[in-house]
Amino acid sequence: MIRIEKVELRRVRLPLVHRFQTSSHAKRELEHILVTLTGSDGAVGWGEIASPSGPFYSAETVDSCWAVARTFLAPLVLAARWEHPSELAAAMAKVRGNHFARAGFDMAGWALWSRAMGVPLSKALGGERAKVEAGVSLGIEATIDDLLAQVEARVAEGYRRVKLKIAPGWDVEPVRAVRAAFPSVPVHVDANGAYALDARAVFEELDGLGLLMIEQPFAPRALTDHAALQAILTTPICLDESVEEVDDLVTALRLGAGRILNIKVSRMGGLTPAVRAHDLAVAHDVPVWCGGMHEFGIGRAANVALSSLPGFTLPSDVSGSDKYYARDVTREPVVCDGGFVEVPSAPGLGWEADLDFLDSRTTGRETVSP
Ligand code: OSB
Ligand code: MG
Repeated sequence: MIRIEKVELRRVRLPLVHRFQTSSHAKRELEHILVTLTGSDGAVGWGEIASPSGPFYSAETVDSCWAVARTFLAPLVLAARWEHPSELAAAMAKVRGNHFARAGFDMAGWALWSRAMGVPLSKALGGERAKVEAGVSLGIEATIDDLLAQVEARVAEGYRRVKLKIAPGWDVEPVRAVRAAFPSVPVHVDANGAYALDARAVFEELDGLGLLMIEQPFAPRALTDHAALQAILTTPICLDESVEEVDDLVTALRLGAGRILNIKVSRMGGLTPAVRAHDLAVAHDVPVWCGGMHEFGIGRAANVALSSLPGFTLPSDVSGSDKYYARDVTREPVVCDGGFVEVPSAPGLGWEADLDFLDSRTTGRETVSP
Protein backbone atom coordinates (compact mmCIF):
# COMPACT_ATOMS: atom_id res chain seq x y z
CA MET A 1 0.00 0.00 0.00
CA ILE A 2 1.49 3.37 -1.00
CA ARG A 3 0.90 6.53 0.97
CA ILE A 4 2.28 9.90 -0.19
CA GLU A 5 3.55 12.00 2.67
CA LYS A 6 4.87 15.04 0.85
CA VAL A 7 3.89 16.92 -2.30
CA GLU A 8 6.31 19.51 -3.65
CA LEU A 9 5.33 21.92 -6.40
CA ARG A 10 7.73 24.20 -8.19
CA ARG A 11 7.26 26.64 -11.02
CA VAL A 12 10.18 26.49 -13.43
CA ARG A 13 10.99 28.78 -16.37
CA LEU A 14 13.04 27.90 -19.42
CA PRO A 15 13.75 30.09 -22.47
CA LEU A 16 12.89 28.58 -25.86
CA VAL A 17 15.71 28.40 -28.38
CA HIS A 18 13.32 29.29 -31.21
CA ARG A 19 10.08 31.27 -31.03
CA PHE A 20 7.04 28.98 -31.51
CA GLN A 21 3.85 30.40 -32.99
CA THR A 22 0.46 28.71 -33.37
CA SER A 23 -2.83 30.14 -34.61
CA SER A 24 -3.49 31.64 -31.19
CA HIS A 25 -0.21 32.54 -29.51
CA ALA A 26 3.56 32.99 -29.82
CA LYS A 27 6.11 32.00 -27.18
CA ARG A 28 9.74 32.74 -26.28
CA GLU A 29 9.84 31.36 -22.75
CA LEU A 30 7.78 28.70 -20.98
CA GLU A 31 6.87 28.16 -17.36
CA HIS A 32 5.81 24.67 -16.26
CA ILE A 33 5.10 23.20 -12.82
CA LEU A 34 7.08 20.20 -11.60
CA VAL A 35 5.42 17.89 -9.09
CA THR A 36 7.45 15.73 -6.70
CA LEU A 37 5.69 13.04 -4.69
CA THR A 38 7.48 11.40 -1.76
CA GLY A 39 6.09 8.12 -0.42
CA SER A 40 6.09 7.11 3.23
CA ASP A 41 8.96 4.68 2.44
CA GLY A 42 11.01 7.50 0.88
CA ALA A 43 10.28 6.58 -2.76
CA VAL A 44 10.17 9.65 -5.02
CA GLY A 45 8.38 10.33 -8.31
CA TRP A 46 8.49 13.36 -10.59
CA GLY A 47 5.76 14.68 -12.86
CA GLU A 48 5.26 17.77 -15.00
CA ILE A 49 2.29 20.09 -15.43
CA ALA A 50 2.95 21.39 -18.93
CA SER A 51 0.12 23.89 -19.24
CA PRO A 52 0.66 26.90 -21.47
CA SER A 53 0.59 30.20 -19.55
CA GLY A 54 -2.66 31.36 -21.21
CA PRO A 55 -6.01 29.59 -21.81
CA PHE A 56 -5.59 29.35 -25.60
CA TYR A 57 -4.98 25.63 -26.13
CA SER A 58 -7.35 24.45 -23.38
CA ALA A 59 -9.09 26.34 -20.58
CA GLU A 60 -6.14 25.80 -18.20
CA THR A 61 -3.30 28.19 -17.40
CA VAL A 62 -0.16 27.87 -15.24
CA ASP A 63 -1.91 29.88 -12.54
CA SER A 64 -5.08 27.76 -12.67
CA CYS A 65 -2.96 24.60 -12.46
CA TRP A 66 -1.02 26.00 -9.50
CA ALA A 67 -4.24 26.84 -7.64
CA VAL A 68 -5.93 23.49 -8.38
CA ALA A 69 -2.75 21.54 -7.58
CA ARG A 70 -2.16 23.07 -4.14
CA THR A 71 -5.79 23.46 -3.07
CA PHE A 72 -7.46 20.32 -4.43
CA LEU A 73 -5.12 17.74 -5.95
CA ALA A 74 -2.33 17.70 -3.34
CA PRO A 75 -4.79 17.04 -0.46
CA LEU A 76 -6.52 14.25 -2.46
CA VAL A 77 -3.17 12.64 -3.26
CA LEU A 78 -2.01 12.91 0.37
CA ALA A 79 -5.24 11.23 1.54
CA ALA A 80 -5.13 8.40 -1.02
CA ARG A 81 -3.94 4.85 -0.25
CA TRP A 82 -3.07 2.95 -3.40
CA GLU A 83 -1.36 -0.12 -4.82
CA HIS A 84 -1.34 0.89 -8.49
CA PRO A 85 -1.13 4.36 -10.14
CA SER A 86 -4.57 3.87 -11.74
CA GLU A 87 -6.01 3.97 -8.19
CA LEU A 88 -4.28 7.29 -7.58
CA ALA A 89 -5.83 8.55 -10.83
CA ALA A 90 -9.22 7.33 -9.61
CA ALA A 91 -8.80 9.29 -6.37
CA MET A 92 -8.11 12.46 -8.41
CA ALA A 93 -10.98 11.84 -10.84
CA LYS A 94 -13.25 13.58 -8.35
CA VAL A 95 -11.80 16.83 -9.73
CA ARG A 96 -13.55 17.67 -13.00
CA GLY A 97 -11.49 18.87 -15.94
CA ASN A 98 -8.14 20.45 -15.00
CA HIS A 99 -6.41 17.72 -16.96
CA PHE A 100 -2.98 19.33 -17.24
CA ALA A 101 -2.89 19.73 -13.44
CA ARG A 102 -4.04 16.15 -12.86
CA ALA A 103 -1.57 14.81 -15.42
CA GLY A 104 1.41 16.11 -13.41
CA PHE A 105 0.34 14.09 -10.36
CA ASP A 106 -0.63 11.00 -12.34
CA MET A 107 2.76 11.01 -14.08
CA ALA A 108 4.57 11.39 -10.76
CA GLY A 109 2.57 8.45 -9.37
CA TRP A 110 3.58 6.25 -12.32
CA ALA A 111 7.22 7.36 -12.06
CA LEU A 112 7.32 6.56 -8.34
CA TRP A 113 5.55 3.23 -8.74
CA SER A 114 7.54 1.92 -11.72
CA ARG A 115 10.80 2.81 -10.02
CA ALA A 116 9.70 1.11 -6.80
CA MET A 117 8.73 -1.99 -8.81
CA GLY A 118 12.11 -1.94 -10.56
CA VAL A 119 10.63 -1.70 -14.07
CA PRO A 120 11.04 0.99 -16.73
CA LEU A 121 7.99 3.26 -17.00
CA SER A 122 7.46 2.13 -20.60
CA LYS A 123 7.13 -1.53 -19.49
CA ALA A 124 4.86 -0.55 -16.60
CA LEU A 125 2.52 1.09 -19.15
CA GLY A 126 2.57 -1.91 -21.50
CA GLY A 127 5.15 -0.50 -23.92
CA GLU A 128 7.05 -2.80 -26.25
CA ARG A 129 9.33 -0.65 -28.39
CA ALA A 130 13.02 -0.07 -27.64
CA LYS A 131 12.99 3.21 -29.57
CA VAL A 132 10.25 5.53 -30.78
CA GLU A 133 9.90 7.34 -34.07
CA ALA A 134 10.27 11.13 -33.70
CA GLY A 135 8.37 13.75 -35.63
CA VAL A 136 8.80 17.47 -35.27
CA SER A 137 6.27 20.28 -34.93
CA LEU A 138 7.02 23.56 -36.69
CA GLY A 139 5.31 26.82 -35.79
CA ILE A 140 4.13 29.58 -38.07
CA GLU A 141 7.15 31.46 -39.42
CA ALA A 142 7.49 35.05 -40.68
CA THR A 143 8.10 33.91 -44.28
CA ILE A 144 7.87 30.76 -46.37
CA ASP A 145 11.68 30.83 -46.77
CA ASP A 146 12.06 30.79 -42.97
CA LEU A 147 9.73 27.77 -42.86
CA LEU A 148 11.66 25.95 -45.59
CA ALA A 149 14.90 26.59 -43.67
CA GLN A 150 13.31 25.05 -40.55
CA VAL A 151 12.13 21.99 -42.46
CA GLU A 152 15.54 21.56 -44.06
CA ALA A 153 17.33 21.73 -40.68
CA ARG A 154 14.96 19.25 -39.01
CA VAL A 155 15.01 16.78 -41.88
CA ALA A 156 18.83 16.95 -41.81
CA GLU A 157 18.66 16.08 -38.10
CA GLY A 158 16.75 12.95 -39.05
CA TYR A 159 13.17 13.73 -37.98
CA ARG A 160 10.83 11.31 -39.73
CA ARG A 161 7.77 13.50 -40.12
CA VAL A 162 7.18 17.22 -40.16
CA LYS A 163 4.05 18.82 -38.74
CA LEU A 164 3.23 22.33 -39.92
CA LYS A 165 1.01 24.69 -37.96
CA ILE A 166 -1.59 26.32 -40.20
CA ALA A 167 -4.01 29.23 -39.68
CA PRO A 168 -6.19 31.32 -42.01
CA GLY A 169 -3.73 33.23 -44.22
CA TRP A 170 -0.93 30.66 -43.65
CA ASP A 171 -2.13 27.37 -45.07
CA VAL A 172 -2.22 26.16 -48.69
CA GLU A 173 0.69 28.29 -49.89
CA PRO A 174 3.33 27.35 -47.25
CA VAL A 175 2.22 23.71 -47.26
CA ARG A 176 2.46 23.52 -51.05
CA ALA A 177 5.94 25.07 -50.88
CA VAL A 178 7.12 22.47 -48.34
CA ARG A 179 5.67 19.58 -50.37
CA ALA A 180 7.37 20.91 -53.52
CA ALA A 181 10.78 21.39 -51.85
CA PHE A 182 10.73 18.13 -49.85
CA PRO A 183 8.52 15.73 -51.84
CA SER A 184 9.62 12.61 -49.95
CA VAL A 185 9.17 14.00 -46.40
CA PRO A 186 5.94 12.91 -44.68
CA VAL A 187 4.06 16.11 -43.80
CA HIS A 188 0.98 16.77 -41.74
CA VAL A 189 -0.78 19.99 -40.76
CA ASP A 190 -2.29 21.16 -37.48
CA ALA A 191 -4.86 23.99 -37.38
CA ASN A 192 -5.46 24.00 -33.60
CA GLY A 193 -9.14 24.60 -34.32
CA ALA A 194 -8.59 27.87 -36.19
CA TYR A 195 -11.16 27.21 -38.95
CA ALA A 196 -14.93 26.82 -39.32
CA LEU A 197 -16.86 24.56 -41.68
CA ASP A 198 -17.24 27.41 -44.22
CA ALA A 199 -13.48 27.07 -44.90
CA ARG A 200 -13.97 23.68 -46.54
CA ALA A 201 -12.39 24.91 -49.78
CA VAL A 202 -9.05 25.28 -47.95
CA PHE A 203 -9.27 21.66 -46.81
CA GLU A 204 -10.26 20.44 -50.26
CA GLU A 205 -7.06 22.05 -51.58
CA LEU A 206 -4.97 20.59 -48.76
CA ASP A 207 -6.58 17.23 -49.53
CA GLY A 208 -4.79 17.20 -52.88
CA LEU A 209 -1.32 17.64 -51.33
CA GLY A 210 -0.76 14.09 -50.10
CA LEU A 211 -0.67 14.91 -46.40
CA LEU A 212 -0.41 12.28 -43.70
CA MET A 213 -3.28 13.90 -41.82
CA ILE A 214 -5.07 17.17 -41.06
CA GLU A 215 -5.11 17.79 -37.32
CA GLN A 216 -7.93 19.58 -35.47
CA PRO A 217 -9.33 21.82 -38.23
CA PHE A 218 -12.29 22.99 -36.14
CA ALA A 219 -13.12 23.98 -32.57
CA PRO A 220 -12.83 21.31 -29.87
CA ARG A 221 -16.57 20.68 -29.46
CA ALA A 222 -17.34 20.77 -33.21
CA LEU A 223 -17.37 16.98 -33.59
CA THR A 224 -20.23 16.89 -36.10
CA ASP A 225 -18.39 19.44 -38.29
CA HIS A 226 -15.29 17.23 -38.18
CA ALA A 227 -17.45 14.28 -39.25
CA ALA A 228 -18.92 16.31 -42.13
CA LEU A 229 -15.44 17.30 -43.33
CA GLN A 230 -14.02 13.78 -42.94
CA ALA A 231 -16.86 12.50 -45.14
CA ILE A 232 -15.61 14.59 -48.11
CA LEU A 233 -11.83 14.24 -47.59
CA THR A 234 -9.45 11.44 -48.48
CA THR A 235 -6.84 12.71 -46.00
CA PRO A 236 -7.48 11.39 -42.48
CA ILE A 237 -8.56 13.94 -39.90
CA CYS A 238 -6.67 13.67 -36.61
CA LEU A 239 -8.26 14.88 -33.39
CA ASP A 240 -6.31 16.67 -30.67
CA GLU A 241 -8.23 19.32 -28.66
CA SER A 242 -11.56 17.51 -29.24
CA VAL A 243 -10.57 14.52 -27.11
CA GLU A 244 -10.08 15.45 -23.46
CA GLU A 245 -11.94 12.45 -22.05
CA VAL A 246 -12.00 8.83 -23.15
CA ASP A 247 -15.76 9.43 -23.57
CA ASP A 248 -15.00 12.14 -26.17
CA LEU A 249 -13.17 9.47 -28.15
CA VAL A 250 -16.22 7.18 -27.93
CA THR A 251 -18.37 10.01 -29.35
CA ALA A 252 -15.84 10.86 -32.07
CA LEU A 253 -15.63 7.22 -33.18
CA ARG A 254 -19.43 6.92 -33.36
CA LEU A 255 -19.67 10.08 -35.44
CA GLY A 256 -16.75 9.31 -37.75
CA ALA A 257 -15.19 12.64 -36.72
CA GLY A 258 -11.66 11.50 -37.52
CA ARG A 259 -9.47 8.52 -38.37
CA ILE A 260 -6.35 9.24 -36.29
CA LEU A 261 -5.91 10.25 -32.65
CA ASN A 262 -3.23 12.47 -31.15
CA ILE A 263 -2.87 11.32 -27.53
CA LYS A 264 -1.41 13.93 -25.20
CA VAL A 265 -0.70 12.92 -21.63
CA SER A 266 -1.51 16.45 -20.41
CA ARG A 267 -4.71 16.91 -22.36
CA MET A 268 -6.10 13.54 -21.27
CA GLY A 269 -5.23 14.09 -17.58
CA GLY A 270 -2.30 11.70 -17.26
CA LEU A 271 -0.79 8.43 -18.35
CA THR A 272 -3.70 6.42 -16.91
CA PRO A 273 -6.36 7.90 -19.25
CA ALA A 274 -3.80 8.09 -22.08
CA VAL A 275 -3.33 4.31 -21.94
CA ARG A 276 -7.13 3.85 -21.88
CA ALA A 277 -7.51 6.07 -24.95
CA HIS A 278 -4.75 4.06 -26.67
CA ASP A 279 -6.51 0.76 -25.90
CA LEU A 280 -9.85 2.03 -27.20
CA ALA A 281 -8.29 3.46 -30.36
CA VAL A 282 -6.46 0.18 -31.04
CA ALA A 283 -9.73 -1.75 -30.60
CA HIS A 284 -11.22 0.47 -33.33
CA ASP A 285 -8.21 0.28 -35.68
CA VAL A 286 -7.47 3.97 -35.14
CA PRO A 287 -3.71 4.66 -35.31
CA VAL A 288 -2.38 6.96 -32.59
CA TRP A 289 0.69 9.10 -31.95
CA CYS A 290 1.83 11.04 -28.93
CA GLY A 291 1.46 14.81 -29.10
CA GLY A 292 3.60 17.21 -27.10
CA MET A 293 3.16 20.43 -25.15
CA HIS A 294 6.80 21.55 -25.32
CA GLU A 295 7.49 19.44 -22.27
CA PHE A 296 10.62 19.83 -20.21
CA GLY A 297 12.61 16.61 -19.69
CA ILE A 298 10.25 15.10 -17.10
CA GLY A 299 7.10 15.32 -19.23
CA ARG A 300 9.14 14.44 -22.31
CA ALA A 301 10.28 11.21 -20.59
CA ALA A 302 6.63 10.29 -19.96
CA ASN A 303 5.83 10.94 -23.64
CA VAL A 304 8.67 8.68 -24.75
CA ALA A 305 7.45 5.88 -22.46
CA LEU A 306 3.86 6.23 -23.70
CA SER A 307 4.96 6.25 -27.35
CA SER A 308 6.46 2.78 -26.86
CA LEU A 309 2.97 1.22 -26.68
CA PRO A 310 2.03 -0.90 -29.72
CA GLY A 311 -0.77 1.36 -31.05
CA PHE A 312 1.62 4.32 -31.51
CA THR A 313 2.30 3.48 -35.15
CA LEU A 314 2.80 7.05 -36.38
CA PRO A 315 5.78 9.29 -35.47
CA SER A 316 5.19 11.15 -32.18
CA ASP A 317 6.06 14.75 -31.20
CA VAL A 318 8.96 13.49 -29.10
CA SER A 319 11.73 15.70 -30.40
CA GLY A 320 15.04 15.94 -28.59
CA SER A 321 15.22 18.50 -25.77
CA ASP A 322 17.51 20.61 -27.98
CA LYS A 323 14.66 21.44 -30.38
CA TYR A 324 13.22 23.63 -27.62
CA TYR A 325 15.77 24.14 -24.82
CA ALA A 326 19.49 24.92 -24.68
CA ARG A 327 19.56 23.13 -21.33
CA ASP A 328 16.81 20.86 -20.01
CA VAL A 329 15.77 20.16 -16.40
CA THR A 330 17.09 16.58 -16.52
CA ARG A 331 20.76 15.68 -15.99
CA GLU A 332 20.84 14.16 -19.48
CA PRO A 333 18.71 15.70 -22.23
CA VAL A 334 16.27 13.67 -24.33
CA VAL A 335 18.16 12.94 -27.53
CA CYS A 336 16.78 12.29 -30.99
CA ASP A 337 19.27 10.26 -32.98
CA GLY A 338 18.65 9.39 -36.62
CA GLY A 339 14.94 10.13 -36.17
CA PHE A 340 14.44 7.95 -33.10
CA VAL A 341 14.45 8.48 -29.34
CA GLU A 342 15.66 5.51 -27.33
CA VAL A 343 13.29 4.18 -24.67
CA PRO A 344 15.19 3.87 -21.37
CA SER A 345 15.61 0.44 -19.81
CA ALA A 346 16.34 1.74 -16.29
CA PRO A 347 13.55 1.50 -13.69
CA GLY A 348 11.16 4.46 -13.48
CA LEU A 349 11.14 7.52 -15.72
CA GLY A 350 14.69 6.87 -16.96
CA TRP A 351 15.83 10.50 -16.64
CA GLU A 352 16.83 12.24 -13.41
CA ALA A 353 16.01 15.82 -12.47
CA ASP A 354 19.01 18.16 -12.35
CA LEU A 355 18.34 19.72 -8.95
CA ASP A 356 21.00 22.45 -9.06
CA PHE A 357 19.88 23.64 -12.46
CA LEU A 358 16.23 23.42 -11.39
CA ASP A 359 16.93 25.60 -8.35
CA SER A 360 18.42 28.24 -10.61
CA ARG A 361 15.28 28.29 -12.80
CA THR A 362 12.63 28.00 -10.05
CA THR A 363 10.32 30.99 -9.68
CA GLY A 364 8.05 29.67 -6.93
CA ARG A 365 7.68 26.63 -4.72
CA GLU A 366 5.34 25.13 -2.20
CA THR A 367 5.35 21.99 -0.07
CA VAL A 368 2.06 20.38 0.97
CA SER A 369 2.05 17.80 3.79
CA PRO A 370 -0.89 16.02 5.46
O1 OSB B 1 -1.45 21.24 -31.03
O2 OSB B 1 0.22 19.94 -30.73
C1 OSB B 1 -0.34 21.04 -30.56
C2 OSB B 1 2.20 23.23 -28.72
C3 OSB B 1 1.35 24.06 -28.01
C4 OSB B 1 -0.02 23.95 -28.17
C5 OSB B 1 -0.54 22.98 -29.04
C6 OSB B 1 0.31 22.12 -29.72
C7 OSB B 1 1.70 22.28 -29.58
C8 OSB B 1 2.69 21.47 -30.31
C9 OSB B 1 3.94 21.12 -29.58
O3 OSB B 1 2.54 21.18 -31.47
C10 OSB B 1 4.70 19.97 -30.14
C11 OSB B 1 5.80 19.50 -29.21
O4 OSB B 1 5.70 19.58 -27.98
O5 OSB B 1 6.82 19.03 -29.75
MG1 MG C 1 -2.39 19.70 -32.14
